[in-house]
Amino acid sequence: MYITKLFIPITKDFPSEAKIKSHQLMLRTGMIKQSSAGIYSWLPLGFKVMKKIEQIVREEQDNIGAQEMLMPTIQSADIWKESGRYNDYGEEMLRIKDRQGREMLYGPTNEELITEIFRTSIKSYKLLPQLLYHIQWKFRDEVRPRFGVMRCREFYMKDAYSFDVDESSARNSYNKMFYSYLKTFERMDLEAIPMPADTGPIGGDLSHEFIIIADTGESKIYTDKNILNIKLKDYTFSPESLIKMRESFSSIYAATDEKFNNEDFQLKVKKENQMITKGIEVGHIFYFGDKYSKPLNGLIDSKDGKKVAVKMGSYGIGVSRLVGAIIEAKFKNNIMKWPKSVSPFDVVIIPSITKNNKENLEKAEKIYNFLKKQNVDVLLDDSDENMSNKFKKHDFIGIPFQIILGSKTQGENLEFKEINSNSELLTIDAIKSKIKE
Ligand code: 5CA
Repeated sequence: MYITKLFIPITKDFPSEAKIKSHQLMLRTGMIKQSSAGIYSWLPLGFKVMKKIEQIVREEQDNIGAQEMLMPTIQSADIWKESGRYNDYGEEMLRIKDRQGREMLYGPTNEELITEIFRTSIKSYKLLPQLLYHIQWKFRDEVRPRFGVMRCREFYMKDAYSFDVDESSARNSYNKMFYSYLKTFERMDLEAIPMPADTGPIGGDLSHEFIIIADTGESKIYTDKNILNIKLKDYTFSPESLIKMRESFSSIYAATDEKFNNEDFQLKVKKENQMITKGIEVGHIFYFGDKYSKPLNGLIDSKDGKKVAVKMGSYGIGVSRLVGAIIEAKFKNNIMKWPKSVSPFDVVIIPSITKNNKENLEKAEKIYNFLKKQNVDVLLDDSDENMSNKFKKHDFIGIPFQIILGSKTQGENLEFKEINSNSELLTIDAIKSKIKE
């Protein structure tokens, strides 16, 4: 893509409504545009990043055997009345009437709808366990939507649901999801800490939030820094190993504000290991047994012929929130550097172009075509701005690799730079290998 053709409305103004860096950066680089309070349009640059995040989430769900499906955004109020949550959910739920006067709503989550699908389709333990997920827009009429995509009203979420015949099998599904979440965030180059959590309006007695460390996070966290030393590669995917992985996490103190107890913290964590910081919740998982299957009659025939309520869990990842959360975690000293796996482009070519000298532009186009053929997603900054402005702009756009065609480039040896490192002179083949590494 040529930058002059890209719909990327960069603004130099500082948006006054944006209080945190991700919100500022997303507005300034034209990733999103607010359409009304807490509701955004995703412009090409922002949409590209979100799609990459979505694809990683999808692949890691598929890897644990979850099956993708798609449920609608608009739901009937009837099933919510059956579960008892129609009233409990309160004003956060956007309620709608259709032309026949039927009560509908814009789904804030999907426990009811998935249980309704399950109960009419699966009747026997023989077809269990099942893990289903979808990636769909949600609406919650938050009292105070703020921080851009971090706490908005319309947001994009991956929600998965597990169905098992008994509690021990259900806990294994929970552990698989736990593992998959750590893998998902690792692929985005994020350190996500699983924290025991309250279950709120979803319900149940077992729940974890996955929190990434960032100063601007809404959750305060208290933990032992050794929690960061638990490595996923030390565990396999067997049920026993997954239990061990969970035990390693539970053996280390970790609490958010809601669950924090100072006496416990002082007792269990050595002074030098105490980590008190802030973080952003990017995922939340729940095990709630038969909370929905009982009222909604999600019954199955068990092995010994009895009708039992299926045991369920639900598992959410804030796909759109992650775009902002990654910026919060990675934007430092006024420089953004996207993790390679989610960067809007793999590399940007920045040629120095003057009115009388288009030589660098021609050279840039040749490199651009070569890289395109190698399936590298390249951005070419063909604008006629001076180099200093171009560099400033790319510090914000945050593409991790740059090929700079200016005074340093000599013949076949091109100036190549990874953001936040020194540049080096490399041939185009060496550059290609670096990008694809
Ligand atoms: N039904 C469960 C699991 S599927 C559920 O809805 N959980 S949740 O309420 O915790 O939401 C899941 C994830 O969605 C959160 O971890 C967060 O990353 C994201 N999320 C929740 N509310 C918002 C919001 N207002 N704006 C942006 N992202 C949100």
